[in-house]
Amino acid sequence: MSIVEVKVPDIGDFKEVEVIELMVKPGDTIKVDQSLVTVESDKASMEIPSSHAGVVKEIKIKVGDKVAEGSLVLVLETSDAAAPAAAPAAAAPAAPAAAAAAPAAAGTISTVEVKVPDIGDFKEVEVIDLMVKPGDTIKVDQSLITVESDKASMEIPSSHAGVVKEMKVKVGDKVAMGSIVLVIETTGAGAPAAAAPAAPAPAPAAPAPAAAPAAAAAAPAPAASSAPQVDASKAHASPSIRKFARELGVNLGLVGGSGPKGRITQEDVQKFVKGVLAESASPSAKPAAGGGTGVGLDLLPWPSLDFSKFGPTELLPLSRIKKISGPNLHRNWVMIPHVTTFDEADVTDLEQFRVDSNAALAKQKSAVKLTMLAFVIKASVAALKKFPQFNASLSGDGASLILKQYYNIGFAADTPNGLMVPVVKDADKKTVSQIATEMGELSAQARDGKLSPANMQGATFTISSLGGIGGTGFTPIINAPELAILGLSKSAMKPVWDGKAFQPRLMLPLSLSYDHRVIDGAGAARFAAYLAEVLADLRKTLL
Ligand code: CAO
Repeated sequence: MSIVEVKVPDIGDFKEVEVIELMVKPGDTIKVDQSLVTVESDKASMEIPSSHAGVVKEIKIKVGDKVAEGSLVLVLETSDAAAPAAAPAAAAPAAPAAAAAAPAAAGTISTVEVKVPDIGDFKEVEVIDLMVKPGDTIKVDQSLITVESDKASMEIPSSHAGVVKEMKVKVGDKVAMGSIVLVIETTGAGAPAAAAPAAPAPAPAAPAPAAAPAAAAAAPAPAASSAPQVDASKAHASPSIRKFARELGVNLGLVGGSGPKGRITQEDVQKFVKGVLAESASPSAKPAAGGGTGVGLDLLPWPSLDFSKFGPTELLPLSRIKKISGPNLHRNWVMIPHVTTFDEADVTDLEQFRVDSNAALAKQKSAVKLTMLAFVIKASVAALKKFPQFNASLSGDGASLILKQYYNIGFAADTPNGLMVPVVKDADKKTVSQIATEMGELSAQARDGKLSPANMQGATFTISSLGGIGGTGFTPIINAPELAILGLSKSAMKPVWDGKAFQPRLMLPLSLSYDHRVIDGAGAARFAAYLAEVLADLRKTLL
């Protein structure tokens, strides 16, 4: 066992580069050449490999530190067998960019081939971005192309100033030191006397491949730490895009890349910023104050992911109804402090009455079908009369309650285009048969997209029934500016204790969501209990 200090090797012309990511932590077992940290300058990002194998004892740098050749990265405990014979070869210092022609004399025009300079140990790197085009006037040291290996991406700067005549590479080409990048036309005045721009730093050099086997005896690597979900340092982007994103305050971990291999382009960052700005300007993201109850939200931007990285995808635009109902539901969800109370109604007798009545109606060749929901609407009206604060809205200043003396009941209808809420007006004045008939007509209009706005306005209370589908309970969202909503789930036969024995009873689950600013839990429980009583025996409404 021995202790080894792993330092930053020769990283070319770079004097001070910033640590943007730590890739190992104390306790990790690492191999020779394993990447330890990522550093970044304004022209390149690169991973610093380990010169030795072993177990990380201590990390000597942190994200944000500036490092240079010789900076101590970490301390390793190596088994003697695991240590490599020699430290890895240092990267060749970057040489000035090569130019095919000598600088032109003042005033004369000449053509210069700008070539890839010494990029260290990189033999073949892929061109991933062209940053200039024919006709562009460029300065000395201006970035011309971005190249990328599996360890680093870097921008190749120009050795000369002038006008781009011809590009000699395209995206996807492989280049190495000496490859011609482009041809520029220089004037003597524009060209530098001695063009020696800093070449991009290569990633530190290759390890000694013959190093002894990785520290097999070392402690097992601890379980992976929980990585943050949006880690900008892992984003696939060139240094100039990282800089661009930093200037705009964009976390690249949230940006989907549309370039080759998911690389993030400048356009991706711009689109992301536009999206965030549009979102923050939309009423759904920052609800306006209303009813004296406005809230200001300061949420993280919505994750922007390129899902096609994980598998095939298809774009399905939201229906017009969903586009309208979504922001309404969102506003109601975030602005109303919802609480949902659950209860059950014994509808054994009611269901029997409904079935018998429907049989009788059928015998009379009547088209009317009495539905459970029509009975629940009638029972709800009785509960709303007994508990008037459920048939109310908050005033605009949030200081008063507007009690309504009419009973208009909305019911959620599932349509092929999304959720709609038609309203049965004056339900207190209608019979169950009339309500059932009207609901049938309104549901058909909703499904055919023929509901008029008047048919969807003026509700004082809403019922959402999923009973025909299934479920044992849910938490419906209040339809503002109403103060409560009733959810119905699927009724089921249950053993119910009658004081002497269990009896099989048909129980209908009730879910009552209410606005807790106005309605107390006790009031909601009383409303639900009374509603259950009425459904168990509708004669209660006569009292
Ligand atoms: N428990 C058990 N069965 C029930 C039931 C309940 N609570 N409510 C209805 N059913 C049964 C009925 O008995 C009927 O069965 P049969 O066909 O065997 O007679 C069947 O379900 C259909 O019921 P129905 O004709 O009475 O229709 P409905 O009143 O249940 O629903 C409507 C009408 C418009 C509400 C419905 O079509 C609908 O759109 N439901 C979905 C509402 C919704 O999406 N809510 C969620 C909003 S939040 O996203």
